[in-house]
Amino acid sequence: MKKKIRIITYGTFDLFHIGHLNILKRLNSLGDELIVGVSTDEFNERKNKKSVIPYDERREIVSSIKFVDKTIPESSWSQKIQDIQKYNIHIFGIGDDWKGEFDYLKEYCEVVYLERTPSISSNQIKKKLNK
Ligand code: C2G
Repeated sequence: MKKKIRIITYGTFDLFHIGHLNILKRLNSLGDELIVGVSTDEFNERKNKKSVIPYDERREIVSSIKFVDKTIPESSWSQKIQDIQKYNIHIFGIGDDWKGEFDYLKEYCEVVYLERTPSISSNQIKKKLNK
């Protein structure tokens, strides 16, 4: 029986766009099951991020993506280790804008940083809308 490779990632996923889809699709292709921690509105404030779309809607959108098997709330910087243990995660992945930031997780699982999709971001979308 082939071992199920479980992957986890985290993010705000505000104004869901192709950059978000690309990374979820690529993370999903690394294994069998993808869990996504969606940042709560309160945690966003701690990340100095103000999202346009409220948490419950951002989470529902991410949950509806076919590459995503499960979503959980991301409410703190320190929950990753316990999530990795709780969900028996093999790979932690995130965009390379975070390169190096989560190397401490290498003690618990594989850590991969994937290339971001160039020239798209929630902030850019906001700027375009404000023109
Ligand atoms: N992303 C991407 N390409 C873009 C924009 C985003 O690949 N053009 C990726 C990011 O690298 C991240 C994911 O999409 O892996 C979600 O991006 P954000 O919502 O901006 O996530 P962030 O605020 O960086 O939160 O604990 C980790 C943090 O919660 C990550």
